Amino acid sequence: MKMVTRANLTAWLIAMIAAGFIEVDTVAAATYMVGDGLGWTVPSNVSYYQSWAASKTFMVGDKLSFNWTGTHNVAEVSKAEYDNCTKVVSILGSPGDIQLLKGGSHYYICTVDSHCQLGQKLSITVGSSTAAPTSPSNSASSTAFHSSVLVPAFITIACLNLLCHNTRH
Ligand SMILES: *[C@@H]1O[C@H](CO)[C@@H](O)[C@H](O)[C@H]1NC(C)=O
Ligand SMILES: *[C@@H]1O[C@H](CO)[C@@H](O)[C@H](O)[C@H]1NC(C)=O
Ligand SMILES: *[C@@H]1O[C@H](CO)[C@@H](O)[C@H](O)[C@H]1NC(C)=O
Ligand SMILES: [Cu+2]
Repeated sequence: MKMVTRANLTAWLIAMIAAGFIEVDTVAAATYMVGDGLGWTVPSNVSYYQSWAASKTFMVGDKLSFNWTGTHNVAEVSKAEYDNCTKVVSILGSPGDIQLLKGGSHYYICTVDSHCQLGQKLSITVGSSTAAPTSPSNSASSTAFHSSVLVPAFITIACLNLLCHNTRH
């Protein structure tokens, strides 16, 4: 009777994992270093950051890391402001990460001098998926659940079944 209960529990856990109700940590949010080795600066041509973004798939929960030395900043702006290189006042004045919290189009510019006109501007499209965490806290709590509860529970049940088999033979 006990044996049946353990086997059922094991089967239930496997079924839950297979059905995707319990996510095994395979999908992790990515951090993209904007411009890779060049960082965030006035590039060699006006399409530099569009070329950089073209090969990437951005998802909700990912982070853009804007890194620079010298005088730059980064502002998230509207499409009109991006097209026009409008000198908005809401800027991030020192290098840092920006997390992509919403799907859709996102626009970033540097408002220093004519840096934006010279190509220090980035537009990306962010995709959302049902598996992607909608906030950092969701991601943190689900990760904690996997590592601290699920895996030890699974291992314990697997070991108990093994012990039962060994004692019976
Ligand atoms: C980014 O910043 C770190 C220091 O915070 C530096 O070591 C690194 O070289 C920078 N990378 C780029 C691409 O600017
Ligand atoms: C701009 O520079 C990038 C990186 O060097 C390059 O891949 C891209 O082809 C360039 N674009 C034009 C229009 O020159
Ligand atoms: C475009 O730029 C000009 C000059 O900086 C500014 O006066 C105007 O308000 C901007 N338009 C938009 C839509 O941002
Ligand atoms: Cu700049």
